[in-house]
Amino acid sequence: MLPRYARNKPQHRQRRAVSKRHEAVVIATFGRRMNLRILADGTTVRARIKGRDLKPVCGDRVLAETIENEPDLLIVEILPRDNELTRPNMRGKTEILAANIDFVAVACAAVPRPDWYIVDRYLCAAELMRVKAAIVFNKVDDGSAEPEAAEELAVYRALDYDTVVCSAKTERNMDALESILEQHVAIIVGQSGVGKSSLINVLTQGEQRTAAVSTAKGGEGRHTTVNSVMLAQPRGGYVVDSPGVRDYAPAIAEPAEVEFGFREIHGRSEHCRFANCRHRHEPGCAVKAALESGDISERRYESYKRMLLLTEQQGRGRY
Ligand SMILES: Nc1nc2c(ncn2[C@@H]2O[C@H](COP(=O)(O)OP(=O)(O)OP(=O)(O)O)[C@@H](O)[C@H]2O)c(=O)[nH]1
Ligand SMILES: [Mg+2]
Ligand SMILES: [Zn+2]
Repeated sequence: MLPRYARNKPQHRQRRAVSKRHEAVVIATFGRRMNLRILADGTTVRARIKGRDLKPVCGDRVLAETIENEPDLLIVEILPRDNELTRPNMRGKTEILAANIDFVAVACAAVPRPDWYIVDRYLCAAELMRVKAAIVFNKVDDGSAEPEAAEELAVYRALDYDTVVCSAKTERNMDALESILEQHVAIIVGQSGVGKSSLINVLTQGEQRTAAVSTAKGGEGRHTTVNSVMLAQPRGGYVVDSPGVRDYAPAIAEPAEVEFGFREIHGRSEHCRFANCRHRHEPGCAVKAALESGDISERRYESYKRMLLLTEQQGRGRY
């Protein structure tokens, strides 16, 4: 209730037009500029962000307001996230790459040479986000994946991850990828140059920019996709193209959480003698026993140990 003097005062006509609020999804980011899909009508609009503290990412559901005399909307609020795909940045802070994703497709290929530890760390991120994940081995234009890759893919299949061996170029097996991803809000992640944008081009019949794998100085390769974008899948759902990486690890708060990222390790930990077993040198460790009997892959175990060490170092601010 307004005080009496205020109630009696004649109302000034508002000079500013009443701004209209929309609920929207962030579908592309270009620094502090974003494209949004308005939920009510599906249209795409451009937006900027109110204040420095608000940091929306691709996949975020936001509230955005119209601004007088401006075609762009103003993002004023980020709605609660279901999950976040994270990584620690150079300064040891957590960087959020995308939000509200329900499927992580980890892409790799014969070229650039697969780093299976990176694949494992993306799968680890997916497990911690509690979303489905699959491994996509691209650039198999004809024939089948070479023996080394086939062996690694078999390890993932044994862990119940879907694997798709396909080619964006010849469109071999692309229908298999389409059926795995349809109806999901999926993100395709992986090393730079494995063909994420090319795969998304086929999936969406779209226009994602792709480029040759460059062998620039230091062999670091060129990162073609600089921004994350979310595109509609023809059979329903969305797919996010993300910039490729040279390395990746999720930001994990507690070392004890790391085992949740490795399903075969977490699956055995309840049989360890100690509840807080980290599965390194502890006596009565069921994970070590499974490793010795060959039921857990050496490489996956090594992957777990590296991720554990990294998390311990991050905790001490040494990352
Ligand atoms: N032979 C062959 N080449 C492919 C295939 N898919 C992609 N490429 C090539 O691989 C190169 C990199 O493809 P992109 O789709 O740009 O790779 P990306 O993963 O999006 O790369 P970043 O955006 O840098 O992370 C391009 O030269 C593509 O033409 C494929 O199925 N077969
Ligand atoms: Mg790309
Ligand atoms: Zn153990």
